[in-house]
Amino acid sequence: MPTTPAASPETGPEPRDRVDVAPRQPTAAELARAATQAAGDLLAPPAPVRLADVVPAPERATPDPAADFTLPEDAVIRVDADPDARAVAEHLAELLRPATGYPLPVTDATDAEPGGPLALTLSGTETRTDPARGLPGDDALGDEGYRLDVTRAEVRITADTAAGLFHGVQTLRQLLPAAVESATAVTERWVVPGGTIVDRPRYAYRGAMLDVARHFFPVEDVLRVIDHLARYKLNHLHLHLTDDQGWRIAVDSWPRLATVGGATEVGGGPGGHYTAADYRRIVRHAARRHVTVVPEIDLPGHTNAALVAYPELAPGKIAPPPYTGTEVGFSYLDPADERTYEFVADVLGEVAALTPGPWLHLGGDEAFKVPADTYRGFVERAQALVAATGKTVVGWHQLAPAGHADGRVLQWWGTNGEDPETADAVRRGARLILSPGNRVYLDMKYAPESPIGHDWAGLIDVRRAYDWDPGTHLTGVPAEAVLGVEAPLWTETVTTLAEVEFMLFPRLLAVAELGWSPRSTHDWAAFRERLAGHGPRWVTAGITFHPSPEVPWPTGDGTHAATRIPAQRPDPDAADTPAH
Ligand code: TNX
Repeated sequence: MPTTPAASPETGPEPRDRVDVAPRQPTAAELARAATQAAGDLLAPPAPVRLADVVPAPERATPDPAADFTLPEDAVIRVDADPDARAVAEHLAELLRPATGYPLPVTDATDAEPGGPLALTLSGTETRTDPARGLPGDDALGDEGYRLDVTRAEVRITADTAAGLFHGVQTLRQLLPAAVESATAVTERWVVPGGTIVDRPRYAYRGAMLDVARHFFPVEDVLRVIDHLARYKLNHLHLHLTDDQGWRIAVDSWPRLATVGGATEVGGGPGGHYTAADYRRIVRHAARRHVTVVPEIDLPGHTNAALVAYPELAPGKIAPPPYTGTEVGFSYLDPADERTYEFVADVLGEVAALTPGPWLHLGGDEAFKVPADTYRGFVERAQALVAATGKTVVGWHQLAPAGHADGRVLQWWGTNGEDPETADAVRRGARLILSPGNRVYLDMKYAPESPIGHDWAGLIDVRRAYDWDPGTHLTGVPAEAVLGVEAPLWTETVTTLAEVEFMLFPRLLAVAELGWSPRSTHDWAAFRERLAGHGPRWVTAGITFHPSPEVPWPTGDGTHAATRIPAQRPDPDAADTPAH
């Protein structure tokens, strides 16, 4: 079985059958058991957190060991009278209350009462820049930056925006002992290491993608994934909402998309779809965490589910059978029929209306059966339909040959850094999100024995995901054209939330750091040390993860867990029940 088909930078891999890549999937119970076993070793009392241990690495951290802060039981959170800042303060209180058991009331900073020792302050200086165009001046915190001051008397987070305060809160969370992740009250000295952090992101776009089409994931799972992104200062969740195996978003004007097209998934399960209310819930949860949802309607290929629901859109007008396998590249909307463009306009219009963020992702990948000229014509019309909704086009880099549309962003997923067509589209004005398949495709296996995942783009353990530079990755693309990075998780082999987490953790942190931290902080040896401290946090929070042998996870006896990891991988022969 060829598991590594040749990929061309222009078209991506050839159509291929990926069904047999993962011969047997572990059950969620197996993954959870494996993670728990590994966790046993990680539950050593973690060393005190140091100011520089944060992931992603801050731009500047200046420790002051004489200034450690201890959270008192009667602490009050003081915040400026701004509704968005207030929401961040409430979020901080919700994060800290379960483990501390402290009441942590939130009060208005302008109240006459003397303030408590946790303060969130909007600096009042408007130093924003266009988020898509780079950093503000040297001293400005900008759209997402923050400053954290920890003294013996107080912890103060200052930012120009609520988003900046929110990121500062995530830093504070990481500076507290790992027990802060406990869902129930624990006895602990809640010490925050003293000093100052001044921090802001390298890139405006830092994301992950969840494919809810190959396997459907209920709203609750998506909300939890958003929480995971927010922890590590990722600010975009790309939802791959449609594919051959399922259509996952209700569209009023074409109701059978969801009811018929949504009723299938890989492996023959029941599938599912999000109602408008479900989708709004996802968007709201994300917005509260300063995460922007990027909906993708994959066109003109990857549309078998839509064609099952509406055969009038199919070339030849014949309904194809529902598809539950994992091949790609066989389906497409009839580009010669005007009805197709009415369909595209209706769908994009409804999805845009439900989406507060600026982006609409058109897909565009692997339309292997559509001739190049026809494809280009289709994409140009679809791009114009996106513009008519007021949104900005995002699409896989196969969109490159089509004419430029104002602001358009291409998502590059190739596996070698030479792609003249994409570089040319950049010269014509496109910006790029980098998702190199051989670095940040989170559906790739970690190692040959990984229980789930693909390997067509290679094996990706943590170092491989971390050790590259988005700013110089693609030949002929200037650093300024890079809007950011995104790690896609395709779900042909991923069926449960535990499996999603197993593929995200710990690689998601590598991507978060590439997206946020200045290049000057890039250092594998230091990163793996900082990463190690997060294992106990995930164990406490009940997050399933891959205990990578590349990371020196802490252990009780002071030795590194890594030496014992191989025995802790899920045992494929010890199945309870196969997932399929
Ligand atoms: C390629 S990446 C695809 C997806 C698959 C993925 C599996 C891209 C734009 N298309 O349809 O799910 O490979 O790794």
